[in-house]
Amino acid sequence: MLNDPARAAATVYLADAAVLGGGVAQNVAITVAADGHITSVQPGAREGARIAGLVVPGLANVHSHAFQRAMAGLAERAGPEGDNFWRWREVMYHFLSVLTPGDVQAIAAQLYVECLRHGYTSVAEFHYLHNAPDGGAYADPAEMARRIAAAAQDSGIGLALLPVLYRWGGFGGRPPSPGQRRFLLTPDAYAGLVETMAREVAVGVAPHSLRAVSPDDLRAALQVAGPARPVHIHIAEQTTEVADCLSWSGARPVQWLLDHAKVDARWCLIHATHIDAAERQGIAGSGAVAGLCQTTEANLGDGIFPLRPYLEDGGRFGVGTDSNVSTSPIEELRWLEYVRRLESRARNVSESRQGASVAASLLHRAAAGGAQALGRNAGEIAPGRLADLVVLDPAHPALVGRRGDALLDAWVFSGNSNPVRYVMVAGQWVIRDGLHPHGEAIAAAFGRCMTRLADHL
Ligand code: NGQ
Ligand code: ZN
Repeated sequence: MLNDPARAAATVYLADAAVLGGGVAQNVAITVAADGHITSVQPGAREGARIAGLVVPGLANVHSHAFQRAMAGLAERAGPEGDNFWRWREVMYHFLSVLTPGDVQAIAAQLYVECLRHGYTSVAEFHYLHNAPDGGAYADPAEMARRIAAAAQDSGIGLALLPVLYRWGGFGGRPPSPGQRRFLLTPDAYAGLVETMAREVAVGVAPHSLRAVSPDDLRAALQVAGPARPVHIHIAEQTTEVADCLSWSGARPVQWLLDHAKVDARWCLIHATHIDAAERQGIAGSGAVAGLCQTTEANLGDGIFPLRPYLEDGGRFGVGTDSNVSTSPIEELRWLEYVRRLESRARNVSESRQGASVAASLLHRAAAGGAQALGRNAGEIAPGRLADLVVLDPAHPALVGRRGDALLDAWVFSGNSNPVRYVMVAGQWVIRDGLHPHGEAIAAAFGRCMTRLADHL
């Protein structure tokens, strides 16, 4: 499996086991066409290039701010009484003020390699660092966006680039703060950036939040989205944001959005933490994906998304690394479940069918919801889908002796050593035997960047 043929023809792989819609199947032939799509999936097969392990669908990371990876751990000093999200945001603004385009590329490449090594196969990069530190435009207005694209290209991760429209400092057109000047674009410049990048990579649009765009700006962004591009927005992450939205509009943020935009399956609502029952049912009924970023939400003290009732309403979700304090989809899924066990003092709360595997349920839902949110034709091992595949080592101590869905329960719930051995993105192997082919060079560039940043902060 290490030596792909010249990719002129389809390749038939023979996986010892694979996670299909109906559960874990044995001896699965997976045919991958030269264009990276799966063309057939046959359990109980005998021929093919052997994949020694359990093949699971790769996960889409629905929400990343890549540059924040380099400040992981830098905002964990006790602040004044009532230390909170907004103070963290000031630390983050200070941090990003020193980042060069080269820094952002080095950080993103390292992040994406780490994400791949843990089982993410694609990423939606919610990209708002557009301008130079003084707020002026770079000579090439797409300079920063191209750095993200280059990092994704070097790592091999599937990218959905989400250029962000950011205009205001708060609801009702509050002026932006100096810390926000790297983010600001006019709607025209924004449309230009999206169209430029759309010629190079898959793009979606991202009005940052109802705090940072006015209703007119939101309309402008949706115009750029057209009928097909994904639309991502931060929403209702903090209770202060809900209160501010109520006093601005009389409605809670998610309700306002549902009332003023045609939220549908192209949308991904990031966080949506603070929602009432009507908002919860509104998101679920719209077909949109809730972009849950559990480790960041915990780190920032956001609050708890009502996952169980949302799933009972038929709601869809994906997982995101957001501030990148964690780069493991397993940690996201595990803590999605654990937080609600702590909250409800019950067990196995995100799956209600008796006997069903919690990990399998979370994985299937996050894979499907994540692919939907990125507009990526992936998220399951099935004909017609892109071959975004993750191979687990069943002999790894975390998994050895487990069978069927118990392998997935062991992966999600039994510790932090990583059994991911191989990763394929759109038909190309990008992680082999746990390693990335450019991992050392990417880590060295990241190390130089981190050392330089340490001198500046
Ligand atoms: C962001 N991150 O844009 O990076 C935000 C913080 C904001 C999260 N919300 C800034 N996790 O929301 O204003
Ligand atoms: Zn975010």
